[in-house]
Amino acid sequence: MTQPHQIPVFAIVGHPNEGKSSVVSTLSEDDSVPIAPTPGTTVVCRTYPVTIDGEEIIRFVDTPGFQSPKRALNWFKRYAGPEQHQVQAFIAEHENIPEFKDECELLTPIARGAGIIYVVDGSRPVRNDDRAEMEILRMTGRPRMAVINAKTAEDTWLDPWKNEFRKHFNMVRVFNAHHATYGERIDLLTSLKSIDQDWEPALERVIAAFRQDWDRRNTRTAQLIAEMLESCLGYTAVETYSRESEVLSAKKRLVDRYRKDIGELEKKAHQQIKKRFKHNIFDYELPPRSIVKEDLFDKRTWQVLGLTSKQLALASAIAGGVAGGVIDAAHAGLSFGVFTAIGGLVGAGAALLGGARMARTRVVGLKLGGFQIQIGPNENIQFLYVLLDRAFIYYSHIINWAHGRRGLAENNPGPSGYGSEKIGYTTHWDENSKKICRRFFQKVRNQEDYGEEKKQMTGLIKKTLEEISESRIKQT
Ligand SMILES: Nc1nc2c(ncn2[C@@H]2O[C@H](COP(=O)(O)OP(=O)(O)OP(=O)(O)O)[C@@H](O)[C@H]2O)c(=O)[nH]1
Ligand SMILES: [Mg+2]
Repeated sequence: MTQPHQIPVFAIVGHPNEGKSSVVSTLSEDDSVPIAPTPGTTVVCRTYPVTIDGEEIIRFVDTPGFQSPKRALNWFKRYAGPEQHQVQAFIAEHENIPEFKDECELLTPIARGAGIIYVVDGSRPVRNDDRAEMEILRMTGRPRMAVINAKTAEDTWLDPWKNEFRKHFNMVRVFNAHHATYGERIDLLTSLKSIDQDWEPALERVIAAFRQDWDRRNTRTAQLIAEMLESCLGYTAVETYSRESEVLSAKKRLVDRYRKDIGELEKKAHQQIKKRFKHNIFDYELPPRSIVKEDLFDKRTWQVLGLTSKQLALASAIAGGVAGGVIDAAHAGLSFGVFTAIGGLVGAGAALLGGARMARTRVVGLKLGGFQIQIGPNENIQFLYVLLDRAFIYYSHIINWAHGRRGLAENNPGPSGYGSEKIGYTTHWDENSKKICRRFFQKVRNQEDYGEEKKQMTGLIKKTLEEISESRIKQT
């Protein structure tokens, strides 16, 4: 019996290669769990604790698959000793017999009091081996739940599985190790509560801790995004050259540097978000046609993210981001606006970034000879919205990337292409949210004190992150 404040322990058991380790990895958000397509990958039990604030709150034990379930069941059926010692007696009698090595190993955590999560691939038919495994688990008398982790979309066998499960388990759930979201993990933990009343209070605490931890991750992610915006929007770079004829090559160098540096700032923020959500080992592979895969300054990126021309014309006119408050509607959102004057004008012109027109360039002559041009801070408010949308889309991928899925999800090639429709989140923001963006943008650009604006911006970002994680919609 579990005592109050005792850590709940669940052993994940089943047939070889059914996805046990994948379920453990997804439930514990641990991407170090070994997963492989060959049966027999897991040979010894390993415990994966979930730690929040340095405190262990729940443990999942990964186990090897059953090896000789029918023969093991025969022993269980013949056993005539005290029921509470049955599992222990099986282990004691078989621990040196190679044929039952895996049974002894997987039954050890159960003999020590772990609850059972039995994993099956529900896209294949039920076999006699499975029936024997379920019967053994029932005979252990431990609280148990069956989890259907369907590896393919084949659903013919789901009902036969559910019928079998009813005979042997206190609870059945569909839980996919590759696609489970945060919400689905919480749902699974919630249903574990009902398999044994003794675990209810402990699991309540686990669920509360999970929720609190998720909220903290969102808070930190919102801060990371706000900080990234701050660095990208305020970014300036200067290039010096000696002859006026070098202006074009100097501009090109500057634009290249600008793209590279901003790209790195954005990437760094995305990596930090990934870490927040405990993806430490593997690189996330965005779907092939994801917009976040495009270059930040690609024309397509600016066509489908950020505000519409109409929304932007209004936002820019109010922000005074474009000279005289006039915006060329044809280029709205595509004018990257990063060149800024520094001092007296000796040369002017327009430069291109990603094939799109940019704001005017100004060049200064230096007293000691030579010239300087400066790029940034960016004068186009669309830059802020595009960065935000990319961060939100990236976030939606990361939070829905189950730890048990190591590569790109099958059947998920991403959208087949984009039209000119806006697909980001910010285009749906209300006027008040846009006002927060405008103020933040202006203050960062003018390098004024923007503590209050940043706070509001961070709050707005967090609210959107919460909406994304609650919507359970998977963005591609
Ligand atoms: N498509 C798909 N593949 C899955 C899913 N779950 C597991 N797999 C794959 O199935 C294979 C076996 O997964 P594991 O998690 O290692 O299975 P296991 O039950 O721990 O296997 P053993 O340790 O060998 O008993 C791996 O190639 C997984 O990527 C799933 O939900 N969908
Ligand atoms: Mg395994």
